[in-house]
Amino acid sequence: MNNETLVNEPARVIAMYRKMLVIRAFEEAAGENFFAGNVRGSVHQYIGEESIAVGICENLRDDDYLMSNHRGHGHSIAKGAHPRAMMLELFGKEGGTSNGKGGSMHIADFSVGMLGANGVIADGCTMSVGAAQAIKLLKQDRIIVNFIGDGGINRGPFMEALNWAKVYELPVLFVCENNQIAATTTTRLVTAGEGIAKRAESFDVPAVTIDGNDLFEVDGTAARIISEIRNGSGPQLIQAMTYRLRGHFAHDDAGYRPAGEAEAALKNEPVARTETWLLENGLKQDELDRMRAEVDAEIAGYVEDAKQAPWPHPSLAFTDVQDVGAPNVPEAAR
Ligand SMILES: Cc1ncc(C[n+]2csc(CCOP(=O)(O)OP(=O)(O)O)c2C)c(N)n1
Repeated sequence: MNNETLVNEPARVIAMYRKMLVIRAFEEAAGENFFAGNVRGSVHQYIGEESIAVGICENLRDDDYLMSNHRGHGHSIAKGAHPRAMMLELFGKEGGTSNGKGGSMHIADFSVGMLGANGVIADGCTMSVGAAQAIKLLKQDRIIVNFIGDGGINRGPFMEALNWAKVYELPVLFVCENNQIAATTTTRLVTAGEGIAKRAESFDVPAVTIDGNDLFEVDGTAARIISEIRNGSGPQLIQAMTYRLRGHFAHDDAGYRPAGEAEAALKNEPVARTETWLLENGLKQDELDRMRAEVDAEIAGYVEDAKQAPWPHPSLAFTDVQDVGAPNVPEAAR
């Protein structure tokens, strides 16, 4: 980690740390409310990977775009989606980011460039390239970041997206969050060749591999590469090595993991690492405790709001959705 950073930009580091805390608290609350029966469907927690979303998105402009995947809460918060609206969305309530119609895996907030989460592995890659093509056709200086898991790199859309992005030199940054496991499968056992970065390089897409749990390394790498893409470098890829501290989804106890692996990984997790760094660089423990308590109270408030919020009115069932000719819509729902 870079010791100059806090000295030069203390407010920035503290803001990034706070955002990581918001993501962590949001994910804990999402899991608790899944088990309480308040959140339906799957909840894929981002716990242990927060530094990647925060370090990348800190270097984006509000009008840049982001395309997420199934593990998208952290990406969305980091890009600026409001955690209150997101919590309402998880609860399926009116006032959610999609008025309760999308749920955990379909958070979208166009007002902050968050084009959507997506449950279909790797399909975000081709959609990102579509958005990047639009940026280029409109001669804008935006970029798009596409988050993809290591499991996604073995699906066709990833290869198609790399190819198309390179052929047209599109302003897209692929960020592969390599937590080394895809659901219950160890990714390296099902991946031919030398891995993710090499696969990108075979399309002439420059790729770097970094420690994704090091907030400062993510931030510094993102600053450099995002600026290069904005200045016309064409597509690039960052492989951020990390570890998912929880199961694949909230109701997975990750019993397939070797005993002690997750406990050992706690030493390397990004919130604790950043905390250690802040303490070593002048912040006091009680300042960190106060920040954490504030964030926990903020998220607990959003959970209460989500519990109290009304369900979307049935008359809204067919608004804001693609019209594929819904059959026999009851008169009452029109
Ligand atoms: C096309 C497709 N195949 C399979 C699945 C089922 N599935 C959901 S998540 C997942 C693993 C994804 O792993 P990875 O991309 O590494 O992301 P991570 O969950 O580790 O963040 C799979 C196989 C799916 N959603 N879509």
